Amino acid sequence: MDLFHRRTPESRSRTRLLMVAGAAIATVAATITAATTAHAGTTLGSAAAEKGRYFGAAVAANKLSDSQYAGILDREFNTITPENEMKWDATEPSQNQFRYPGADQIVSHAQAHGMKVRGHTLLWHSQQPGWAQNLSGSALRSAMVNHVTQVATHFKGKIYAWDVANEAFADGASGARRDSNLQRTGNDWIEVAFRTARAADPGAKLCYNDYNTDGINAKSTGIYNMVRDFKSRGVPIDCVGFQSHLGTSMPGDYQANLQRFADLGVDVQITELDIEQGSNQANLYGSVTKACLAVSRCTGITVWGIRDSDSWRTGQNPLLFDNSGNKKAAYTAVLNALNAGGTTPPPSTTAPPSTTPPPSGSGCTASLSLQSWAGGFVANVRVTAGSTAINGWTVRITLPSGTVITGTWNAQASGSTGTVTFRNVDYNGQLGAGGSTDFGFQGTGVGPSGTPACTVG
Ligand code: G2I
Repeated sequence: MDLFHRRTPESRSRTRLLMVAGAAIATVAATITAATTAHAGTTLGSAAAEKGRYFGAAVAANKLSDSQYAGILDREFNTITPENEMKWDATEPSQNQFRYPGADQIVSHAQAHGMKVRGHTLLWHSQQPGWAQNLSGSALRSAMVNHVTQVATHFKGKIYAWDVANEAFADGASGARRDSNLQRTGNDWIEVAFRTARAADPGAKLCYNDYNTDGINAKSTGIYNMVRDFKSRGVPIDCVGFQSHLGTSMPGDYQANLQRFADLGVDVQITELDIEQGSNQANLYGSVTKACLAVSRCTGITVWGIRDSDSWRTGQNPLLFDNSGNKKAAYTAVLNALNAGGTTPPPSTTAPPSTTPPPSGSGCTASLSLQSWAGGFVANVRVTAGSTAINGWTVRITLPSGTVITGTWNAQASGSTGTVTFRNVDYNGQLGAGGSTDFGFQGTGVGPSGTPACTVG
């Protein structure tokens, strides 16, 4: 991935020195925290549990015999994601011949230690066995359905949440699906996969999982629209995973992005967290943890490996433990964030939508709900048709002076300052009598207030 910068040997050795110093400070800080906070958890898993969340790690089966690795895993984490062992190439290397040596080993380890398992992943364009890569059309569609059925049935009752579909959206500005052999079987492949997984294991939460979705951008908005559509049509989706493979910064609207998905009625989870080593690593780890705690439907965080030497991001030292298994400053930042504040999950920070006037008379009405922080906001607008069906709507909102809209979804905005007109897009203009649809926008400055004006057409 070109996301991550290459590091020089000199900067790596500087980093190692800093890490030794950081680890020493980390140990002292952890001790002070443990001694002074009434209900402070002393491990990632116990501290997260105090907040009603889990804290997990991606695990490789062949490392479970490494006592340092297994020791940290069993002490600190209460959820496991198999890093590779449940992927299609591992579980069905020849068509219809299933094998689960590594996956079963990891699930047994989790069960023996009272940990939950996140299943990763039923369907992905990558890591497919050769025979599946060579299939297309209805042959691939039925092989896909068989794969989901067999694997989800094998682990039935043992999986907390499945990544049913992984990385199915394209990067960049399109907000569209990624081209793949699965996508070419028909746009409905994802919903077919979710319905199939639900039928095989009704007890597992079913998630969609992707990367480069860590702020409000075209890709995350494409996924947002899919989830919204699934919820409106009863496709069984329960959660969205945000991989969060971060560089040396994170999007300022990270929390707002989690919140807008949670507001659709799904859980959100940080599923593959790792952050490039740099002066800001510990801060960023703390910020991601705080963002999850601030969103009541953010149910847990998984880091993508245990020690830096276990990471797929060779040389970037992106994890919470160093190569020798020592806690890093990033570890302490996460633990402190988990231990800060009260012991119950905070309520959602989104204000409930103001009361929508009843659909009396024709025309349409609009209501606004706002999530604000110093310097920015995310607005959600619900458009509701009156007593007759409508075909097209326009909502007019006046922004406070100095406020600038930086992104809009599910509507077309006429501008970014002053009085802005939002028109429906092609898929949400038709509303039945009393029917409603939501659109949203984010911006810098102070968010708008009051009841927006809605007109038909
Ligand atoms: O690429 C990072 C992650 C992005 N999101 C989906 C995740 O499933 C993905 O994980 C990585 C694993 O961390 C790597 O360990 O996925 C890679 C590709 O599946 C994994 O790498 C593979 C190597 O490419 C193979 O050569 C190797 O045989 O790991 C395999 C098992 O060690």
